[in-house]
Parts: sequence; C-alpha cells; structure tokens
Amino acid sequence: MKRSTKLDRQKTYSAAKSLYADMGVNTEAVMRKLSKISISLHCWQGDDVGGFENTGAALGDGLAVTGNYPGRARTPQELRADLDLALSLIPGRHRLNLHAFYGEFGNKRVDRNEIKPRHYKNWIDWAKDKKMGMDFNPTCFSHPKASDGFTLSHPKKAIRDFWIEHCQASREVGAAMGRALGTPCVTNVWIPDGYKDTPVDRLSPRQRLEDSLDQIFAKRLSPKHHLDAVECKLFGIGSESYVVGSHEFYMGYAVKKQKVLCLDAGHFHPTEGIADKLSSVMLHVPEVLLHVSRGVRWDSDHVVTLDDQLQAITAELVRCKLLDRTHIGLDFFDASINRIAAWVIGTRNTLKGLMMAMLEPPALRKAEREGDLTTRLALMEELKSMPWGAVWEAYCETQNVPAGDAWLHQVRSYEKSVLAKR
Ligand code: RNT
Ligand code: ZN
Repeated sequence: MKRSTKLDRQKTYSAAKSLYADMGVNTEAVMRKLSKISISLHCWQGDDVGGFENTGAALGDGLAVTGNYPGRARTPQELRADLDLALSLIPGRHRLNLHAFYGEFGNKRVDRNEIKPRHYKNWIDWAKDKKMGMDFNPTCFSHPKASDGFTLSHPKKAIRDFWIEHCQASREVGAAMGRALGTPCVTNVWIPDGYKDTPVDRLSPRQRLEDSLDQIFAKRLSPKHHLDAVECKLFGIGSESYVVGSHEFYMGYAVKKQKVLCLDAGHFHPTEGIADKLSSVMLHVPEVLLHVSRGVRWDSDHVVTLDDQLQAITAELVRCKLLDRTHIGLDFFDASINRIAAWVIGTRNTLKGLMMAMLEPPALRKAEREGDLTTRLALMEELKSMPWGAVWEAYCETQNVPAGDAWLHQVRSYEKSVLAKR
C-alpha cells in the first residue's frame, strides 16, 4: 500500500476533525478516552496454545490450532520478545492474559495443582516493567487428567479435586499478580467438559460443576487484587452434543454468586452475537469479561476483524457506558499466518471498533429519543463513510506507533531476523 506522508496525514486529520466537530464530536477527547482503555492480550496466540510444561502433551480437549507458520515461540523469553514487538505496534497501554501452563518451572515437573506465584515471577516482572496489568486462567486441558474430556464436573471425586486444587492455586497466582501490579487480575475459569454424543444425564455433571466452583471460590480474595470470571460455551470439538458449562449454567451462577461473566464471541450459536447480551447481563452481574474473537462456522477462534459483530459489541460498550465494568480480552489462535501480526491485527481492530463507537454523534441518540427512526437509519448509514480512519491514524501517531500498514514492515523484518532462525 502506498504510504501517505506525515504532512498528508495531518491535513486529512484536520479535515476529519472539523467534519466531526460539525457533528458535535470532539476527536481529541475521543483519542484521550481511547488511550485509557486496556485490552488484555492473550499469550496463547504466540505459541499455538502450547504452554511451557514440556510434557509433550498435545493440545486437545476441544481446542485445535491449525497451520504451521514458521517461528512459533518455544520459550518464555521468545514469547515475551514477540509480545514486546506486538505491543510496540499497538497504540495505548494494554494487559497480558496468561494461562497457567505458561509458568516457568525450570526443569522440574510441577503439576497443575502445585503452581505457585513464584512460577510466574518473570512474567510479573516483565509486566511491572511495562506498567501493565495481568489476567490469568487455570489450564484445565492438555493434561492426562483431562483426557476423557471432564475436569471440574468429572464423575470421579479424585479427578474433580485435582482440578479444584488447580483452580484454587490459580486464584492465588492471580491475586499475587494483582497485588504486584496494582490492578485487579481477572482469573477466568473455562473447562472443556462435555459429551460428543447425546447424554442421558445432563443434570449430575452440572450439579458437580456447581459444587466444584463453590469450593474454588470459597476463599475470599480482595477485589482490589483479584476478580473471578466464568466462561460458557455452547459446543466444542468433541463436545458437540452437550457442554456442562453452558450459557444458562454460568449466567445463573454468576448472577447468584455475583461473579464476572465471561462472554466469548465465538461461543454461541453460529449466527448469535454477544452484543445484544451486554445490556441484559449487565443488569444482573457486577462485571463482564469479553473474549473478543470471531467464530467461523464450527471454529470459535479466528483473528478478530473489523466486522459487523465487532462493531456491534464495541458500539454497545460505548452507547451503554459499560466500559468501566467490562474487561476486554482477546481470544483467538491462528497458526497459518504470522502470529505477531495476528495479535496486532486483532488488537488494533478492537481499538478501531471502540474508536468508531466513540465517534458517534449525539444526533443518533437524539433521533431515536424523538421517535425519528428515519433519521436514525439514515445517519447510521452515513456514519459508515465518515473519515474515522484519519482519526485512527492521528491517534497512532500521538501514541508513537506506526499508522496505516507501516507496522507490517516491522513484523516482516523481525520475521527475517528472528522468527526465521527459530
Ligand atoms: C475455549 C475458550 C477459552 C480458551 C482459552 C485458551 O473455547 O474460549 O477461553 O480459548 O482458555
Ligand atoms: Zn474464550
């Protein structure tokens, strides 16, 4: 793509700025508002959800990554270096979302129920250095004790107890991260439990899951440092007929226990979006965690593009003023393209969606309030061709990150000098 010069960009921006000003929108204020939003980057895009336990366990339990693009991060050092590059190409200050099996265990075999904050010290130091917050996840998959597809709802008590201990240990790790970094860590529980084919007893696994969650959350942790989230799913690979932790299950649980409800954009019926759920669930749960993702047919985890679903989600967050109660995380994994580019594309798109929503003029809401539905539709469509891209580019420049597709050149040169040698 031909790159515009800095002077071109300044001119386009000042034209855009006055167009928005005419509509009562202050682009400078929008940029300030956007700069306060942190997106939690998921570590697992960098290594195809592999983790660092070195047990040779293959990814499974409902998760699948396809592609074999060269340069996957194989060590924590490599993953941090890749994240450093991605973060330098994304405007704003963000967070890191780490999975438990990305701990640094030396050459020891530390089983999941034995994890301690010290195994995450390097990650915490790295985040502290960058003034970033962290979020955390117990890893209830890729493990011999999850090989039959059941964890917290397993019929055998010994197996359930193992996963309960892992989730309890994960909360302690999360709380340590929150304390060290001065911003609450959201620890999100997702489990793969479910059946490929039609079950006879749908109730007992759900009763067991509820009991396990109660045990996991029994110890109170200060919300200043730590928040609990639970994530539902409609179906997965190998759990097509029944998922224990369904939407109704976790929605009910989160409402009853006032937990953070995680909504993953790819975890519903293929044509069902999560945008319309936000204004409803927010009436009943204290906070929401988003896994911004993109479902494509049966896969829930494609790289986030600036599509209608994403714009609908970001519009809801802004229009309903939900940003203060929403933790925005990403969740996708694509091994068929450059993995750092995947992070950059997905995160920049999420920010672009938020910016577009913040640039909405007050006339839109006014039209609806006054019952002028013709103006509402006409304006909504006109807004699609407003020069929001010029504001985005100006924002990137003020945040000292490349505007336009200039970031891709940096990824390419890193690919040559670093990734190709792995
Ligand atoms: C799986 C869930 C979950 C995972 C991560 C790796 O369907 O979306 O969030 O993607 O825990
Ligand atoms: Zn998810």
